[in-house]
Amino acid sequence: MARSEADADSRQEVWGDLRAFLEISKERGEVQVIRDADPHLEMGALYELSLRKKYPPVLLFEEIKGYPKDHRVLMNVRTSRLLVGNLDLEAVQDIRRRRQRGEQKSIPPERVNDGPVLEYVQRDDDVNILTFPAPKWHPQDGGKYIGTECIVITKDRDSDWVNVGTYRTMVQDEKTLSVFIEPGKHGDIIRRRYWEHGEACPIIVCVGQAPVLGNIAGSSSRYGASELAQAGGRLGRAIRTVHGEVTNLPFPADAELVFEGFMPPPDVESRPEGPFAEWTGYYASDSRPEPIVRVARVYHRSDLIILGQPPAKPTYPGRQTNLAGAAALWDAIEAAGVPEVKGVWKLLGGGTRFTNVIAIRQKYAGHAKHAGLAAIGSVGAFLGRIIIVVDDDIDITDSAEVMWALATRWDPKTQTDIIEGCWTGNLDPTLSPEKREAGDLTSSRIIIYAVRPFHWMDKYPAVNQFDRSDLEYVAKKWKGLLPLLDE
Ligand SMILES: Cc1cc2nc3c(=O)[nH]c(=O)nc-3n(C[C@H](O)[C@H](O)[C@H](O)COP(=O)(O)O)c2cc1C
Ligand SMILES: [Mn+2]
Repeated sequence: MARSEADADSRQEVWGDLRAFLEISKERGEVQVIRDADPHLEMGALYELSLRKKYPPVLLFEEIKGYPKDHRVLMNVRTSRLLVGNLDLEAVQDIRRRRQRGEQKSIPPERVNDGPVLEYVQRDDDVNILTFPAPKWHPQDGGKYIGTECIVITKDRDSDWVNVGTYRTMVQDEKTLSVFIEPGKHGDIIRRRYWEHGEACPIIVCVGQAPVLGNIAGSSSRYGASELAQAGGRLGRAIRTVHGEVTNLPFPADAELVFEGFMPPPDVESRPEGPFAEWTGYYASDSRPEPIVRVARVYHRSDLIILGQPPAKPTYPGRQTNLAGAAALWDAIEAAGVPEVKGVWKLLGGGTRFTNVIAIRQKYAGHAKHAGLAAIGSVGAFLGRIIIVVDDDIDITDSAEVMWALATRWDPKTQTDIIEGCWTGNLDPTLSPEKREAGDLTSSRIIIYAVRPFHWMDKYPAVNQFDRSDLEYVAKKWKGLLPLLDE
């Protein structure tokens, strides 16, 4: 069994249970408890400080200023040591294996009648969203965001398909939320079907749930696929769900805090949403009218935990790479029939989506182009501005190696494709005011083939570096004599 597979099995419990995750992380000394922090910008600043570490500590905010003492906010779960393991290609492969297990052995959710989330229920006139901690995370945010690492549940109007996606959620007033869904995301396509019929879209916003759900909701799944069933497949057991009183939509029985309601068509009601500091490193989407959720029910546990994972400038080490995104892209490239893919990575600083690197072992003329075009036409399509294809001797997890490949194997004039009119989103900072106004949410893409040209690969200068095994042999022999080299 591969190292990561064994790890994955032992981590199974924490993927499926947020409170178990917290307990075990505490035992491992990976949790920093912070009391009495101010949700107005102070929590956001503390979070940003934590991102200076490649593996940021899990932050547990207790006794948050101005809120009930037992309402907590938990951060840096998805980037935690416990869930991520090591940030390397093995971790990407590990995610791919689990994705496959989730797809192939998907286990539908199991409906139950009761669960911890039903411990407290606010109904109709009693609904008060403002009693739950919703930080203003960044100085120029347009409001308080309660949903950052949240899951938003909707059901296709004309079939049984239940979709779960992560879309940021802002507090509008004591009974109203707004949800920002980029055009083309499943949640957007689903809500439009209701609106076409003049109906409000039933919707659930859950802001505290098992880590596996956040991971699946936050990365692409097949159109029509059930993220709840995939989560069951990954855990090897069904996600237990209860159903909302007013929408009959399912949500996890062990969820921490859930808002249930309806999203009327935008011409019935919309409200300003944003700006919000995004993963691009900018307040890129400005403020626009967005659809709202009229909340009819709130369900929560005692000592509830809200998950917080606001975006930040992607140059912080703690923003890490996007392992799940790399795994999804890798799957898509292989599904397009590209052989010998040895690694897929999102370059640190590259904004989790914008900069994708693919390592291949070239087997035929045009192989690199096959990989690049497959990437651009797949899940890499959305905001995947830069695709870099390299040979598999390049360590794509190391930005210096990738830059070296660019510097020494890429002829810009002959080894580049630029493709126009590609799918982008509101968050793209390069979109001009005119394009935004016109609804032309597109931009161009570059594919950089930083590979040795296939037809004269054999004549390419040899790489100036000892074999790793030779270096290790010498290092061992001279151990102690070269203390500065020992780690
Ligand atoms: C922490 C986090 C926050 C996200 N916020 C948003 C968001 O506000 N709006 C959006 O459209 N996508 C957002 N995404 C990306 C979507 O969750 C992702 O594209 C997912 O595939 C959407 O689900 P769907 O494919 O079922 O639509 C976010 C992802 C993560 C991990
Ligand atoms: Mn989906």
